[in-house]
Amino acid sequence: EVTTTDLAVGGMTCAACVSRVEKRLARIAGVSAGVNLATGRARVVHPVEVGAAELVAAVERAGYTAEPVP
Ligand code: 9UX
Repeated sequence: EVTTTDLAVGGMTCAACVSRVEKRLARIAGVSAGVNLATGRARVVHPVEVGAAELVAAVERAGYTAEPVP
């Protein structure tokens, strides 16, 4: 079972930042992500077993901030 989580990502200023965040999230098994630089949002499709905290941690490890958008 998969679900979708939107994250507000801080610190992205260029297209390479977008790629970094997308790739970092995609390293988690079963996860795919699309990042919108203009809105600063990441839409993440992920297994329900992968919690929002894990997604946030992955983005932070890439050097950006993240928080789930309700
Ligand atoms: Mo280019 Mo985005 O150095 O941090 S990857 S601004």
